[in-house]
Amino acid sequence: MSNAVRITALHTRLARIPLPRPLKTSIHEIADVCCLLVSLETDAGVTGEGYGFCFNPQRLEAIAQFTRSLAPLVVGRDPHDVEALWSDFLRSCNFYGQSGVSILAYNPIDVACWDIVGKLAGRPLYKLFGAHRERVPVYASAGLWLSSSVDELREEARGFLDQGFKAMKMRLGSPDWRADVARAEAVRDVIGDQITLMADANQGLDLKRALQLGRELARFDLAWFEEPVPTWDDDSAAEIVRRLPMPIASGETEYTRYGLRRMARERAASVFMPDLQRMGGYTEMLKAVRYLAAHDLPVAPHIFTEHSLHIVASAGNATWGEHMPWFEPLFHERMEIGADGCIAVPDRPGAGFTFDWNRIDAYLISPRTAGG
Ligand code: SMN
Ligand code: MG
Repeated sequence: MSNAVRITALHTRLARIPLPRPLKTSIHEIADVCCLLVSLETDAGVTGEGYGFCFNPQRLEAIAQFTRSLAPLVVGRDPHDVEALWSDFLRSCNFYGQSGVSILAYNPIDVACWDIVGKLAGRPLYKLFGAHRERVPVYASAGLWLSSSVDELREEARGFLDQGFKAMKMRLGSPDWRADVARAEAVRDVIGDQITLMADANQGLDLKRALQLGRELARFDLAWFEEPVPTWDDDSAAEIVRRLPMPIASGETEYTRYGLRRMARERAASVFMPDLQRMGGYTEMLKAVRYLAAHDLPVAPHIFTEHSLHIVASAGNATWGEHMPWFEPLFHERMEIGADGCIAVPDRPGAGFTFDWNRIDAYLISPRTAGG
């Protein structure tokens, strides 16, 4: 095609953003997020941006090395050819597997390609994906951690209400299930019965504990009970889906449409939570979400709030966006929670969130790496 656009360079930068306060889940202790920022330059004068993250700077460097190794596959290509690029990437990483570091490494490239596609079209991504809604209902997720005391849970829940949230997620998976019940009771007490509440055990329980806790949680009217057991334990998860009354959410640590497809076939969840970076970017995320739509299964994308807005806004089977503001320092633009507890999807072209290099400068942990 004569008007083809070409990617001319792939740049990576690494940044480490401290969290306001270190936090704990049943399996994590997190003090900061380590981000891989990818920019793709084109001969059309438009730059695309994408990012991924992990919790360890040395492992981030390993992911970034893998991303740089993909530059020869990407440079010289048309960013519109996301499907061809995805196939070529999958073939080229067959030796390393279709999950883990290879997918994490490719994700920001695919997101940056879509960002270019949107910018060139002058349209926000959800309009290109096929728009379903303009406002995305979100639940507050940056709080109510297992590291908060019961008094802090009450205070944080009040804080979320003050910010306009109509839904929020708490973390569970305490060593003693009675402590979890007391925590849920405290949060429900503060928010009343009109606010939506989710609970996430972060894969920290086994079948017996999950069933016991789940039965106790039934009285708190949870929108979902998330990741009660490890993600590989489909048999236990399916039993939990069958035996507990509330929806069971899972999928954030699964890779590509194939991970989500396996969970759906095994009936290991009733709400599916694909994560943009573990899908490997928008191209594969759309396939996962539409596979689930073909089975009338609900989707609530995992974090990546800014970028996942376009997914929730373009999928009739998507229910909630997860509001996790950890990555706000990366971007010029901000997300505003409206009086309806929703975020308006930006009408800016592409992803609609652009790297604020002046601000990011303070967080950089490596110099800019040019040319792959
Ligand atoms: C979560 C997200 C990011 C890091 C740790 C835990 C959590 C969620 O599982 O669903 O938000
Ligand atoms: Mg979770």
